[in-house]
Amino acid sequence: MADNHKMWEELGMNLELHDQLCAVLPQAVGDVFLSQENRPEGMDYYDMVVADIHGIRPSELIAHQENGGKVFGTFCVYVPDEVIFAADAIATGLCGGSQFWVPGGEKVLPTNTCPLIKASVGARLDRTCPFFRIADMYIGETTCDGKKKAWEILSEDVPVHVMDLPQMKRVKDVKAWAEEIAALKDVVEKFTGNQVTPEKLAENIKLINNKRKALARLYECRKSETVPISGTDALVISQIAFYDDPARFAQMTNKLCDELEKRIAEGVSVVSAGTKRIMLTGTPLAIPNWKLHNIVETSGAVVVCEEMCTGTRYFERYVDETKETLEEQIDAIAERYMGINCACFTPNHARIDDIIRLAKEYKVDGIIDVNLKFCNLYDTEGYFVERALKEEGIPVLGIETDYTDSDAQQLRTRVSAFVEMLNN
Ligand code: BJ8
Repeated sequence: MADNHKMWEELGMNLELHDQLCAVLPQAVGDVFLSQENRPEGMDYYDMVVADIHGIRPSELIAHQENGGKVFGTFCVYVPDEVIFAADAIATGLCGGSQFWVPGGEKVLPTNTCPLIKASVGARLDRTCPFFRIADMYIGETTCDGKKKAWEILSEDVPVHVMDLPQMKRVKDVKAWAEEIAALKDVVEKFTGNQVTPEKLAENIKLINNKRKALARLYECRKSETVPISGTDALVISQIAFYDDPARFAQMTNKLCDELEKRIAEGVSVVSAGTKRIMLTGTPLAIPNWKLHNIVETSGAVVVCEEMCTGTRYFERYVDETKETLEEQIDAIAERYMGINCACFTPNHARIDDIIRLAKEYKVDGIIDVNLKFCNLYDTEGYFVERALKEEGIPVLGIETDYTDSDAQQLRTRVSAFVEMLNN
C-alpha cells in the first residue's frame, strides 16, 4: 500500500489522530471480512478498496481537482448524484460510520444526537478523514432536525448548500423537489463553471442507473435459496457504492455477479442449508459500521437483505432515461427520488409495504429493526414496522445501538436468542 502521509498532510489533516484510526482498521477488516470462509473471489476488489480506504479514492479525487474539477460531498440518498456528475464534478458520500469520529462531533453537538451526525461533524472538525477534507462543497438536506443544525455548524468551515426536502409526498411536493433539483443544478453549474446540458444529464442518468442496476443484480443473487455471498460482504459493497467511481463500481459489481450467478447455478453457498435468513431494516449503516452484520452472521444466521439507505433504498427504481429536455429530465429525477421511503416523511406507509414485500422476495425468516441511538424518526416509525410485521406473522427483533462496542455482548445475546427462536 502506498504511503499516503504526504497527501494527508497536504490536505491539512491531523496526522497524529488519523494514524490512530489507520492503526485499528486492518485488524477490524481482518476480524470482520477476511475471517469469513468461502468468500467469492470478486471480493478482492472491495477488500483492496477498504484496505486503502483513505488512499486510493482520495488520490483519484485530488487528481480530478488538479484537472480543474470539483468534488461535492453528500450525506443522503435523496441528493441526486446525476446532476453533480453532469457538471463534470464528482459526488462522494460523506456519512461517518465510526465511533472514532464521534467525540469530535460531541464537542459541538448535544450528546443525544445520532452517532451518524456526530461522526460526520467530528470527521470534518477533527480533520481525520480525507474525504471530508477534499470535498469542495457539501450538499446537505432538510431530512432530520439533527442534520439541519449540523449543516449550520459545518457551513462555518466549508461551503454547504442545503436542499429543502419536502416531508410529504403530494403532487406539489414532488414538484417542489424538482425545483430544488433545478436549484442544485444552478449551484453546481456556478461552482464548477460547467453547464449541465440535456446531453450531459442524459449520459449521467444512465451512469447512475447502471450503478443501481449492478446493485440490483447483486441483491437479486441474495434472493436465492443458495446464499452465494455473506450479508457482511454485500453490506461493504453497498457502502463502497457511495464513494467509488460509478462506472468502475458497476463494472466490478457486475463481474462479481457473474461469479455469484455461477455459484447459484452450482449450488455453492456461504452457509449451510437451513441457515435462517435475516433482513435488517432501519437507519443506514455508514462505512465502517459492520457491527450488526458481523454479530448476526457469527450467531448462526445470514443477512440476505437490508431495507436501508445502505441497501434497497439506494438502488431500487431507476430514473426514466427517455426524457430529452432538462425540465423533463429533472422531473423524472424528482419522481424517482421521491419514491424513496425515509422516516422523515409523513405518512410513510410505503416503507411498511416495502418491508413486507422485501421480506417475501428475499424469503426471510426474521427481521431485525435497527435504530441508531437518538434517531427519533426511525425509532418512532418502528412502532408501525413492528406492528405490521407481527400482523404478517414475520418475527421481528427491535434493536437500538450506536457505534461503540460497549453493547456488543448484549446484542449478541439478544440476536442469538432471536436466531434460536427462529430455529425452533
Ligand atoms: S433518506 S435515512 S440517508 S435522511 S441522520 S435520519 S439516522 S437522526 S441518515 Fe438518512 Fe437520507 Fe433518510 Fe436515508 Fe436518523 Fe441520524 Fe437523522 Fe439519519
